[in-house]
Amino acid sequence: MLHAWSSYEKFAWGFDELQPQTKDGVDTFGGLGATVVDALDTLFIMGLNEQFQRARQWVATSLDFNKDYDASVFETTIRILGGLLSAHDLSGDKMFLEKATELADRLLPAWNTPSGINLNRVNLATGQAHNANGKYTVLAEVGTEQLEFIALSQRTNDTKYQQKVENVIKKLQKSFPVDGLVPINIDPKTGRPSPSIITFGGGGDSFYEYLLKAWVQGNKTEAVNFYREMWETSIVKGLQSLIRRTTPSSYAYICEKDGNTLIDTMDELACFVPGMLALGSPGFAPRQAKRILSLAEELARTCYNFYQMTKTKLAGENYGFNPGKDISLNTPYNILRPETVESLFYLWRLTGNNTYREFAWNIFQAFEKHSKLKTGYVGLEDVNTGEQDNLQQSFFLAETLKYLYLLFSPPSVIPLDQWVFNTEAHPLKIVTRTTGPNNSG
Ligand code: DMJ
Repeated sequence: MLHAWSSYEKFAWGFDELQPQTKDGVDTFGGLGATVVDALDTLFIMGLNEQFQRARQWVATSLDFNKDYDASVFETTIRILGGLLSAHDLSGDKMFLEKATELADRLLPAWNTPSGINLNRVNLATGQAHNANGKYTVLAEVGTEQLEFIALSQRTNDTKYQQKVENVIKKLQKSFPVDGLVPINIDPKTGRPSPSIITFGGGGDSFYEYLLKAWVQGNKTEAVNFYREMWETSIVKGLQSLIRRTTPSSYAYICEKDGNTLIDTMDELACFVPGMLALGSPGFAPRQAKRILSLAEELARTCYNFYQMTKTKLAGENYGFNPGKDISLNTPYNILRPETVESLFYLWRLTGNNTYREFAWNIFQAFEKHSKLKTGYVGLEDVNTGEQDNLQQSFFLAETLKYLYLLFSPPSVIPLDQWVFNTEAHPLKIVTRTTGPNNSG
């Protein structure tokens, strides 16, 4: 973390992300200092106080949201809003909450649609909202703001944020399929999904994650039970119907689905699923809980194999599965993604099995060997040739390094009965909810 952070400070201070090869910065998120905000809580948790103070100072004096920039509602929420809220919860510093509130207010116009389902772009200066790439908003873009906006309502006692994002889930609940698998294109005019792919990878992933985590965030009370019910449907009736096993080695994997057809492909992004299943398993009756945890363990083995089967021992972006041939690499790049170490973190916390730490340590060593330059960390264009790219992703500091650190820390550091991680690994305090949608609490 020190190496990633110091390199960013030296070559790219104030920019969204560091380009280690060209030793400069790049504004990939509109110039919101994404790496500073994404790194705040990781620095805090690791006790890197001087670095945290410098980051805090930058947020207080230089973070400016008044930008004529069409921001991604999803990315800005999970990285910037989530990062600020987490820094607030960890440090108690109200400045972070003020900044978070200002940002959320600028994002809110995205929810002014006939259905209340949000659009995916909003101009931070003018409040003009639209959908990039046509008429649909993608499922993950409508279902990954709940944790952050609910947290903000809880901390400001202003219910409007919670109402906007919870209304989205209530709308989706109306047309929720019996197997809880929602196609990824959602029409913000009607509030209904339109025929499109079903996936736990890119486009679908964090919608399912937030159904579970909004329930955890509200402390699993009656008021948030509808989230758990929807999540259980998606897992028990949905996810389990997408599971197939390879031959000859019987690796479990998660298919995608197009209409009634299962497609034998899986993104590394879907490797957050084992962690999600582990986190959600204690909420089931004992026999079901055991089945779900065992599926999580099987899927984690597959995801670890995504890493082990390449020359660099780093995973590519997408894999395919063919009878008799087990697993094959489809898309060869690695951009320092966290999902597999995230799942190893949850599995280690939930089972206490040291194997998951060993897996994580091997992945860490592979990053050290193939992604580390003198000037920061880069991704790989190809996990077999080892050819490198030129970007240190901000989520490497927010997620990958944080989960790795927590895997080798005592469970009392960010205990899971007091904190819930947003999808960018920003821990938010669990606050018991006593009232449901459209009410405060
Ligand atoms: C992160 O921004 C989040 O984890 C998101 O849910 C998925 N994509 C990246 C990491 O891969």
